[in-house]
Amino acid sequence: MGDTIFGKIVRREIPADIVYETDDVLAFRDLNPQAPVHVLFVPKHAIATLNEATPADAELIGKLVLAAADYAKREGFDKDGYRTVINCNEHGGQTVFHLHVHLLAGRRMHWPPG
Ligand code: IU
Repeated sequence: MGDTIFGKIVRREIPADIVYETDDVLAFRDLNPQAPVHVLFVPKHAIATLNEATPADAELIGKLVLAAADYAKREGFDKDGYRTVINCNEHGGQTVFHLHVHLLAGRRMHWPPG
């Protein structure tokens, strides 16, 4: 797969407001936040979309989702709640083709999403 801006952030080639990091996952604030808190969790090993994920990626994707939950708890978003989103391809609204989990918090979310 091709490199993306998220790969450059993971390699520290371009700056980002990094808020959380593990051996496998990096999280930084979205530049165009859709909620008072909008953080993106990306695996350091890039997968383009959920379509490319294989059973070999199960542990990494588990760690990715758990990283978002751990951060949410650490920041105290767990009580009121929050939303996690993975967009896939055009109809899903994906624009950066390095798999990522959006964490949105700080306001009540709407359903169905747009
Ligand atoms: P999406 O699910 O692929 O649409 O999410 C990409 C997100 O990356 C989107 O919310 C953008 O605002 C965000 N983003 C960013 O934070 N920094 C960037 O340099 C770019 C996109 I390009």
